[in-house]
Amino acid sequence: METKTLSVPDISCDHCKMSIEGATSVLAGVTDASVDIPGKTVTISYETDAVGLDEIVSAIEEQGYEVAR
Ligand SMILES: [Cu+2]
Repeated sequence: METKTLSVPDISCDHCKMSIEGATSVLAGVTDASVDIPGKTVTISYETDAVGLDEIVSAIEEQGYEVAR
């Protein structure tokens, strides 16, 4: 299990939080997804043998948010 914090500068409100947490928490292997609105970050805990970081980033980007890398 790995925990990573991603920087997503466009996060601004509860809607962002819900869409990003919703899109990432449904991925198989993701055990926890938490958006910090003021910090503009997404903290993800996931099983590295079940899901890759690229897949998680793609799920966020599909919601219309750019992940700073
Ligand atoms: Cu928003």
